[in-house]
Amino acid sequence: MDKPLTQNIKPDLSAVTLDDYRHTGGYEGLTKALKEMAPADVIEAVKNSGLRGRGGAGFPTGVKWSLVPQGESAGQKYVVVNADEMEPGTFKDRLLMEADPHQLIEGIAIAAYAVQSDTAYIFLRGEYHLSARRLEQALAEARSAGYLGKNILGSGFDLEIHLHTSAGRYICGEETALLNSLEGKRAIPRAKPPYPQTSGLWGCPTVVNNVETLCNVPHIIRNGVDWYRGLGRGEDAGTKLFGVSGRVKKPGLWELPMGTPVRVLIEECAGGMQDGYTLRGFLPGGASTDFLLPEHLDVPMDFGAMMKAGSRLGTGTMIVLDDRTCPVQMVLNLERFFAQESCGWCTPCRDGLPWVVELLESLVAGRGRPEDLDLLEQLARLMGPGNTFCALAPGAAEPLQSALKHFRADFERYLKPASSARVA
Ligand code: L3W
Repeated sequence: MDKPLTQNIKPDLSAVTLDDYRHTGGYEGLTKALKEMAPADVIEAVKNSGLRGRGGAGFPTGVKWSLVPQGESAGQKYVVVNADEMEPGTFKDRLLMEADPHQLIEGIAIAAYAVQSDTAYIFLRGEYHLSARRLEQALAEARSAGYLGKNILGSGFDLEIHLHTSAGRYICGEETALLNSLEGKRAIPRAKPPYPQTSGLWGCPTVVNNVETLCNVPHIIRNGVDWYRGLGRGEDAGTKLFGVSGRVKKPGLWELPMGTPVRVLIEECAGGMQDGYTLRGFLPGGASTDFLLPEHLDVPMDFGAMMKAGSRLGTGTMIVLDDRTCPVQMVLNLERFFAQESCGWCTPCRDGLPWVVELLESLVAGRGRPEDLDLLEQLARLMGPGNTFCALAPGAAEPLQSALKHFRADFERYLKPASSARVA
């Protein structure tokens, strides 16, 4: 974070040790919070920093913390880390946990102090075995060094962090399904409101934050609000991890200032398209965002700018579509994933997604009817925001409806004799 510009974070990094972490200012943020700041000051600082959630939705983190009831009468409170990273194309939290687990632990401890919680859970994707091992080891080190447990750094503040590994469902990344799962119940989303900040884990006030969001917090407290705000190049503050997958020369993950244009990420960081391939479009933030086009390469990677361009920043990890990949088959692949991962709780998602898959499968098999394209559009609308219990189906509708808009000719080609269909 101190040298955030254009660092490629390599997947083969060994974990930063506690000593290394402390040498670079690690745990200074926690020490400052506990010794120099009241919990309300920490919340105010995070609010003023402009930090927005890095899990996909961009909700202001300090505002979220400020909604947690304060005072003795609030009773038991929890901090829960959403480490159930499973969005297709997204691999940012894994690298943070594998490479720098103490940064996350420090962020959790500061968040817990801010909302006055003595118990935190890390809800970790089941397949992230290396993250689990490194977190367990770092948690043990942090306990031995007095950064966790009773009376942390002599402040009177107590905190225990528990690591919980998920059984492996995408829906567990939705915060209320995650809480149900943590309680040992079926992982279905809860109706909101109430939001977890007032009624979360076992009905208690609970802050649920993404891994990357919490990793920003120690730096904000240690270096100050102005420093953090100054890192952003556009409307949003700070830096963010941005990733690229697809047929680029160097797929990977980079920490860049918020507001960096997409072009810098794809052409400079990722080295541009592989020889013989041309960029046709990209999903800016994991699979559940709308396709953008080459004409959007100069859009700044900010929450607002991405929205204005017709998509969302989402997780900030882009999936690139090239001219030799069929967008229809790409979307079919994604919709199969979402259909499989639907929890089945609400009708538009449970019935709509398999219907979309069926229509796309029959289209690519050469059995599509011209009216199927309108039907797909209608289904995408029916699965949209406001019609479902959570964001899974609306997210699944985004690549579908934007592909139908931008790449309609590719869909129509499948309605013609099989010989002219595009093949992935
Ligand atoms: C209090 C209000 N709190 C919202 C809080 C809420 C939550 C946060 C975001 O979906 C997105 C989704 C995916 N009072 C509040 C409030 N909050 N209004 O703010 O809430 P929300 O509802 O906007 O989004 P969400 O349901 O958390 C997350 C998108 O992210 N996404 C997927 C990411 C998935 C992963 C993964 O791998 N597991 O990262 C990518 O784009 O589609 O739109 O905390 O409590 N009035």
